[in-house]
Amino acid sequence: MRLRGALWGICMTVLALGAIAPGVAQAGTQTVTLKSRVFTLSGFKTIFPKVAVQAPRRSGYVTAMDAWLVDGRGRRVSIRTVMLHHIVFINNGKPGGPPKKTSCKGRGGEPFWGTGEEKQPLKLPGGYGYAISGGERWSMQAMLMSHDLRAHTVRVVYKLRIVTASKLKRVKPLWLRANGCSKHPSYDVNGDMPPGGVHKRSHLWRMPLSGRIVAASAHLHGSSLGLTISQPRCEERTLADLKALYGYPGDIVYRARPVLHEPGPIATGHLQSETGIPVRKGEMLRVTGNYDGTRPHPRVMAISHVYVAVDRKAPRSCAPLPRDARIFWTREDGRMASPAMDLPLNGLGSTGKVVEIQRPPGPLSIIDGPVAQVALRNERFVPANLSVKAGTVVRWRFDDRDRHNVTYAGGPRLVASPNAGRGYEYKRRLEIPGTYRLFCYLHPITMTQVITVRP
Ligand SMILES: [Cu+2]
Repeated sequence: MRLRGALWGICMTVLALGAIAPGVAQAGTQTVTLKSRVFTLSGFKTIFPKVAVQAPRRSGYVTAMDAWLVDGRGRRVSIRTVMLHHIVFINNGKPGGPPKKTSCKGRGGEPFWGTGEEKQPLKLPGGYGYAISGGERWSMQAMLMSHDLRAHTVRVVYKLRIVTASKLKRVKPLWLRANGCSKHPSYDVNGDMPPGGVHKRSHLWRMPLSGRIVAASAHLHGSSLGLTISQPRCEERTLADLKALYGYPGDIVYRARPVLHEPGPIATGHLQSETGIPVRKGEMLRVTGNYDGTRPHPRVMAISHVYVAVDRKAPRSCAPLPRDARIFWTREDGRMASPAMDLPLNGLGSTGKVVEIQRPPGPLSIIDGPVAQVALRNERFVPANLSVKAGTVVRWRFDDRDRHNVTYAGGPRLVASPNAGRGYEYKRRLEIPGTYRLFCYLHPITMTQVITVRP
């Protein structure tokens, strides 16, 4: 692993988290393996299932958890076929019981663990656990992306280690996002900063309880420089510095096709401390997502799962951080810098294989006026090849009943619409000359567009 100066001195230890020791259960510890329902993905489809999942039928403390995709025969699915881009498990509590809440006002259900391309399992230090009781209702939210033209059926397998015999110290999972409680978990980086520019997005979270942070993990996207949790009350000191590790050039994340988004980190730093970092109820913690600010990056995320052991007597002082607070990694075979990359546009070749294309088929439409109209119709951008003058307002009109989006693959500035159906219009003034390469990530093979902006 190539470490940069900022990381020197931090203990880098690989934690064998993949092994939620099967068969070697200690007395009073059980390993429970459960499956979601089946999801069907047609070729290159991206789906966002939000479904109920089975909760373990027992009470105890979850001390470790992991999840992955399997095919119809129970074999693990490679990201060449379908990628588990992210997944979050939510505890909705018992029917009629006290409501479980997120860190965001007005939202029900407690997200207690999540992961993504970084494949970071839940792992709490010894003696701590997430309390569950039989009869709870659980659900999951995920994003699955097919990298194959053929249809596939997959299920999520999730495995938990549950301590049932002894009483552990209870942790409260907090779900903190650099973009706060906005409706969408992701946000856009416009990419107009000078060389070396770092785009910072921060949110202040009020701690709902006193206790000790015993673990924290991060979900980040490609081009992230990491996520920090800092404490304004103690001169804004950094409590957790969770960086991203990227695959080497030959890594499968750069070889899977079609590339539907900037490949994400293959691992993210995971903080653990058995002593715990004290925090007080009502104090603010700042979560900051750091991204490369020199190139556009659509729909990035900076989310931290923070586990706070409940402790009303957690000290108020700003004493030095506990010496056992360390960053763990599940992998070391990577680099700390995210490669700058443009996404390729894709099309279907004559043999039915996905091929990289320079521009979509069809004639070039040259517009000289101040406004250019584009229709998203019958799963196409019309016109797909467009030339406009700098300063032109481009209006994308969504005509299909199916939802589409306008997503950035390359170009001088960000272009990024939400997913939307018929009747929606997205507009953007393109002021910087250059070539803008766009696609719909829900229909990445048929919906591509190249816009040349003339000076
Ligand atoms: Cu589409």
